[in-house]
Amino acid sequence: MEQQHAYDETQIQVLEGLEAVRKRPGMYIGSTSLQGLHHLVYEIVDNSIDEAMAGFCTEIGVKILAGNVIEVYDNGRGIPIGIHPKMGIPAVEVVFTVLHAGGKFGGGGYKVSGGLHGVGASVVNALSEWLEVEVSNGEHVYFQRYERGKSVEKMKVIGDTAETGTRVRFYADSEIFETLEYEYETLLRRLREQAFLNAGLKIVFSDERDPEKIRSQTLHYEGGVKSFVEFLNKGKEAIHEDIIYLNGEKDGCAVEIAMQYTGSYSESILSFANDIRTIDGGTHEAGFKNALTRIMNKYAHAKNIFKKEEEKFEKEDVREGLTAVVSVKVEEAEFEGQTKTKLGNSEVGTIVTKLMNEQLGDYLEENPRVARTIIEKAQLASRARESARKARETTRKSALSSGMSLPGKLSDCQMRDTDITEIYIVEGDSAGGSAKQGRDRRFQAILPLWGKMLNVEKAREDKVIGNDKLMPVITALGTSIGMDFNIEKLRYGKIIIMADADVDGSHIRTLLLTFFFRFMRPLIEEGHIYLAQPPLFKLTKGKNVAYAYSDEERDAINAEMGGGALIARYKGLGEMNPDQLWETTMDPRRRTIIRVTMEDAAQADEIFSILMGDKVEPRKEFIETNAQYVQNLDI
Ligand code: TTJ
Repeated sequence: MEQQHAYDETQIQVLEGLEAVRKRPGMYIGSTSLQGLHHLVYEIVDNSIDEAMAGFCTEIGVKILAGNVIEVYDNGRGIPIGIHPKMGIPAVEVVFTVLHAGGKFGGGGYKVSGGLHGVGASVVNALSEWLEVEVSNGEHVYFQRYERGKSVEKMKVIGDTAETGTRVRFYADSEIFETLEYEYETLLRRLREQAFLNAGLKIVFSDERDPEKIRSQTLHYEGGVKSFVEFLNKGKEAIHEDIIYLNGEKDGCAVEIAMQYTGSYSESILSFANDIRTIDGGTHEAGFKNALTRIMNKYAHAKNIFKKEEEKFEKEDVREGLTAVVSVKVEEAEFEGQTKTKLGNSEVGTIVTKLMNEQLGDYLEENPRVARTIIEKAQLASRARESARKARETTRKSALSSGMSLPGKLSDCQMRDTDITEIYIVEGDSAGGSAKQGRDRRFQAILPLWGKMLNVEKAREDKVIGNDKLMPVITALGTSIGMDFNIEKLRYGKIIIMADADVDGSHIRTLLLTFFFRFMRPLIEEGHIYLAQPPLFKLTKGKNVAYAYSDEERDAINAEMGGGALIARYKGLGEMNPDQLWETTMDPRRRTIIRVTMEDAAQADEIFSILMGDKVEPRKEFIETNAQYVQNLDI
């Protein structure tokens, strides 16, 4: 066997590093589920985006090739191919084989810390069955291949070129990942977000897995975050035409803010630090929100809009119907929290606040009509808040009071220990009936939901309380909602949404997640919300019965059974008898349930806005782009 490199200490370190990644992949990419798989793509693309942020790359291509191979290329300067002085191998090989080497070759500018965990190309390489890199440096095309993180040949020249850039192809390791089937929509959403955050950058994304139905989109927005707000508000009715745009740079921190108010009652503020979505906010988001409240109050006072001296807007009043994107780029970003999705740099808060004070104040002075519209919206919100408070007080005295009765539709469980108890929120009365009979009544409660539910987008808190579809959920959980929410009162440790795998089911899931996201957010943050996974197929061969949860599993089981099993597709939960429902979907020892993350819920919230918004066009568009998905589920 030919030895590739001198087997010195640095090589041993390299191998140990990569072994660590393969042993505990979750530590580096979060998980080995579909989410982790997608993370591989983001890690690679982030490198090209860094190059774009540094000003050397204008176009990035991302392809899903046949067999779930991913290709990423850019027209940047190309990863350096020169020999690394310490390691004695080409720098590009260091990038792909040495843990934490990514990012050290940057040409200045803002460094994306590399998605969630900041680990880079070597982690992707370690978790790929194979990976190939091609670097064009304006003279030659260099090539190297790796398998499971290790180079299998020396870097070599495979051609000449006048261009520069980097191209990577990789095939994720099936020994590591639960699935290799990328989701077009998920990757599209994230790439689109990146294109919005880097105005002018062109990302060409295509799905070429099936040569018969190649999908492709060019993501290119000259308007940057302004285009982002325009996109987010597509389904809503804007109440002023102009999208307010503020930007500036101070002490190496660049800030961009775009905002527009809509007729909706909900707010949608997305914040980013170095192109990473900060779901948990942080100093930049807090700075923005605080400044907004102060500026609106100052303006209203100065223009004698308040009737009484002590009248003022609360922070929620000035955010009702607001869509905003706050994006900051910081040289030394500090990310906090368990998921590293909260920005910690305190100086950034100060910079954002200052920018808002200077520029939003001026904007309102220069655009009195827009200012008037926004102030009126906040006044309405303020009055609604007052009436919601009164409604809550009255309701609390009656229905929500401590001795309140549980909903009639609820089949409660016997135990009270929230370490064990669970509630299934089930779509439809018939599935509810099966679940009720099939459950273990000691620790499983069932709450059936039916009929058309409230449009959360158009509901203020006072309308949610008292709604006959959502009220049973609120009383069954026991926590109340919004400002009154109290997790101590939670009656079940797990809240499991059980709906069909079809369009209606996905609608109900989206609606419930949006409802939890907006009114009971700590339930998601603390990991109490789950999705049940009912099987899609039942396979019978003689006396053998098995269930499959995907097409692949169906085929695998069918093959295992010796071929020719009788395959029935479940159209809905209602088709399963109580025993089957217990065996496949409810028995803790056999079922699979998926814990809902904040990311999932935020996504549901976004989808919900499109589906439930005032305008018909974007909704139609959404359903059309997702038509394939919808069909798949409908068969
Ligand atoms: C770093 O500074 C010197 C010139 O080249 C810079 C660089 O490394 N640029 C760069 C890296 N552009 N694109 C990449 C890259 C692209 C992919 C698809 C994957 C990886 C790991 C890096």
